[in-house]
Amino acid sequence: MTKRSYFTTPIYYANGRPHIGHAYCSVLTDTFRRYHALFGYETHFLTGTDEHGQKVQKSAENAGVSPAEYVDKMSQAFRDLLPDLHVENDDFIRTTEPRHTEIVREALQSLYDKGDIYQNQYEGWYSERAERFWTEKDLVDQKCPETGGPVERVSEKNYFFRMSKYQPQLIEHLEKNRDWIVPASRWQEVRSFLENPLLDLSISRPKSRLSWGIPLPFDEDFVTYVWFDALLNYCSGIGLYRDDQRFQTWWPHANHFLGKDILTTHSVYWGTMLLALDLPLPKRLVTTGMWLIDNTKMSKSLGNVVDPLSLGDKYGAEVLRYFLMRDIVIGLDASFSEEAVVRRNNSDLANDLGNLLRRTITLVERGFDSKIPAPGPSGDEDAELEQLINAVPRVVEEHIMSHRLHDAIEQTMQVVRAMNRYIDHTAPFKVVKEDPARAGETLRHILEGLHVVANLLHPIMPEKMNELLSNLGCAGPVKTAQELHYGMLEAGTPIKAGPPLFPRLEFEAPPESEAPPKKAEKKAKPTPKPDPGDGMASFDDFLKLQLVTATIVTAEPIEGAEKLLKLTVDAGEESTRTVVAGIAKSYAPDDLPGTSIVLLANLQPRKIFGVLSQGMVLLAESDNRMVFVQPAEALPTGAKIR
Ligand code: ME8
Repeated sequence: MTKRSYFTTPIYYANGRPHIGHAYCSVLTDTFRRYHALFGYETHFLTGTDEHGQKVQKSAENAGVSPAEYVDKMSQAFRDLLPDLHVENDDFIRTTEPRHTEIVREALQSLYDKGDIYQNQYEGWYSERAERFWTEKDLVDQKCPETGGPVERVSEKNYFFRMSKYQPQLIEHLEKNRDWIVPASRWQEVRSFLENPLLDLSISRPKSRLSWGIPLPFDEDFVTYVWFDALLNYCSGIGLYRDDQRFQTWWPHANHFLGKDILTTHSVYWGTMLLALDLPLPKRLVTTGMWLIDNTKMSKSLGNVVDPLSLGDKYGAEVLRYFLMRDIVIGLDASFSEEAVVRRNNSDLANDLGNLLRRTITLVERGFDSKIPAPGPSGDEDAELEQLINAVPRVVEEHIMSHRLHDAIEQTMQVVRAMNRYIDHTAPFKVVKEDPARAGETLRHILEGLHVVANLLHPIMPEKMNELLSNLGCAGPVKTAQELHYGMLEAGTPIKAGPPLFPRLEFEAPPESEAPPKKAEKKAKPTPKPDPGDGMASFDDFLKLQLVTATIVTAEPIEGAEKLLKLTVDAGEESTRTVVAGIAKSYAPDDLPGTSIVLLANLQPRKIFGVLSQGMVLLAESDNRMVFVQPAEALPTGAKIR
């Protein structure tokens, strides 16, 4: 029977350019797709862009163009990134394409016809950023629990999907399929979430509030909630309602790769939607962790977004792919830094693999006329290596099928390290003088090992491994790992040294002004000594300071001032004040409205970057982060601090 796997990435929001997190998920999915192909599966790989909804409408407004123009440009940026990262997708879907919008409308109509969508007046807390409603008890400090952003009380007519009706079936599916969600801890998380009763899901947005969406087929005054629209791409992209044969070929084998940030939508919303549509659930949800920058979430407002294109240009797409696959465990978070990319290249690729290849080929060139030497009788040490080389394809397959990519890579690299020990120990460079045949046998072992390793790393670094294979005189990788074993090379085949496969890289630290000061290098600050003279503030001095509690009302960046934000604050007075604060590197403007602060209210006003600042926000500084000083309990604004 044909083994098949259908792979998907999340369809990325077309409200900004792709960053390293998007690149990671696309490369990861591509890597799994390639491994499955190597292990004999027929594969199909779909990715694309999520183009409707409020976020996109807003970004287009900010850019001063129509949403359609905006998404055309952004979608293209996501599409262009794929070949740059050597990602080979079979299809790229845009949710604005008729092949998708028509299917969404048909699915909605069928749910409406069977009574699974109904109309109701809805009142709740709406988060514009999360594009969804929350109940009172969901809110955290009166803010959106998902984004931490503001929420507003909204009452409106809406259409609801009977999500609650399908809760028992979804729980049953989870119970019967403990490997439905990978890793297991995420399965547990969803199972716990379903301990509480599900509410029905609002799946419409009034056109008066949001026009950029797919109109509901049964009420054109509304557009479809962006998640209900987006999730269906996984089915519309393979022919749901249009090409049954194609749909049946791929849908039973669906592997959705996604970040942990969108697991609820994929397990609960998507799961119940499919149950209602009488469609099988996807085979697996592979949930990844996040790349953090200096242990902080990447965000545009913090200015720490990493651009995968420039990194690919700087270090090479395949080095970047190897790093992204090697330095994170699926499901866990990891820290991204360029220094780590360079370190990983130099240790695994330049030192362990690249040097081994170069040494071996140089010896074959010098001692064996650049031809693969003949095999010979194996001693214990040779047999041990041979065994390791023969076993590794099966070991890697097992790890990949269990989504343990880091273990698969580690096991492959262990063979490389074993070969390095073997060449040092058997010393063909010395032996060649007295016993060329024995030196040839040793080198042959290593060439066989390199051949297997190159095939097993091919899904991660296809072009580099093609180069390596061509150095070994092979036309390309094996068709399937089934045929991959020790002894595939033919004696006498000419081999050739190419340019170094993985040159060592140097890490260039960013210029001092951009780099955060290293802890050890920080200049020791003189400890303030009690000085009865000018350095001391008298009690009267302190009494002069009017410190009051206040609340931030709005926050926005100041053009040309990277570190500053312009705040309007409510200090319990008749009107709000404008205050400039040096917090742009520590806080995102959208997260600030509603935050309690302490304000020095009688500081002489002064102009900072053209903005008149009427006071100063009290901040504590630690490890380069500025943190608000706040009252321990919620107080009304304007409370005096003494
Ligand atoms: O959520 N580290 O799109 P999105 C690792 N349109 N992966 C990251 C990451 C990071 N720092 N940041 C993002 C959406 N990702 C919806 C999806 S699907 C029907 C609709 C990856 O552009 C991760 O896989 O916000 C995450 O789930 C995905 O990008 C979200 O992309």
